[in-house]
Amino acid sequence: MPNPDRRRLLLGAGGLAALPLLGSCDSLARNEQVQCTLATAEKATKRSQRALARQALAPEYEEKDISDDFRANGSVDPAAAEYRALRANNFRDYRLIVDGLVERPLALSLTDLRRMPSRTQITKHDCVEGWTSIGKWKGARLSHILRQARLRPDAKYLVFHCFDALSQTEDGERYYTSIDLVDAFHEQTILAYEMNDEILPIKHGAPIRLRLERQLGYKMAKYVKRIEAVESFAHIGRGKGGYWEDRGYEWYAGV
Ligand SMILES: Nc1nc2c(c(=O)[nH]1)N[C@H]1C(S)=C(S)[C@@H](COP(=O)(O)O)O[C@H]1N2
Ligand SMILES: [Mo]
Repeated sequence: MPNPDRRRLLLGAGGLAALPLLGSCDSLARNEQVQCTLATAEKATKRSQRALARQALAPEYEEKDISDDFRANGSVDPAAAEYRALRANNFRDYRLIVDGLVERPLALSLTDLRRMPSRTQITKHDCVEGWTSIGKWKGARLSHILRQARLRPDAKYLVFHCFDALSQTEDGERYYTSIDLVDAFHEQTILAYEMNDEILPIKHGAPIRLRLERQLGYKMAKYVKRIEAVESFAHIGRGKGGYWEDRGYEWYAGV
């Protein structure tokens, strides 16, 4: 069960988004106009500083720090028939679909993904429920895949659609989440196919799971089936950008 304090904290942070935005400076008297323009410029600077800060790397660790028993959480064994069929054949027929607002939709096999420029990183996974584990991940750089697919100018987010449904009772809504392009092109954002020098285990998201090291665990989609580039995610699921986001968790879950 989610840690209630952590959960309240996350929900509380949403209040920030409700702060009133500065309106236009045009309708004000001259002196006020200058003040207003200055304030607006300051806001823009803060915004670009924030964007730069978000490119910073999450801490990386050493081999000796790797957890003996990395926890598995959420889905650990997807029941979907299409997933089971792919798994039965060792994911030879798996194709990662990259589509939506791209010039060149892709269907990538595991062999394709393994041939791409990769990154290996030892990082700390931080779950909203209050536990952490350190693991080593190797995967294809998402930036490389996006350059191949060529995002259209109207693409603002990537939605990760997964094979699994967390519960069979809630109409079996499939797991999904979304990220913006700052995170999509972040140095440490990879589609992992290896964990701790071995093929990614089923319980940790085989054949492919997202690693996105500046955010909480629930943003790191396991069992990724499709990456869809969109302008808005309002029409997907219940409109909040992810399975847990639809249930009240923050869309941006920085750690
Ligand atoms: N497809 C899918 N991705 C998922 C989940 C899930 O249930 N299904 N759980 C999330 C949560 S809450 C966490 S903490 C991590 C757990 O990853 P792990 O099992 O490798 O520890 O996966 C995230 N990604
Ligand atoms: Mo989590």
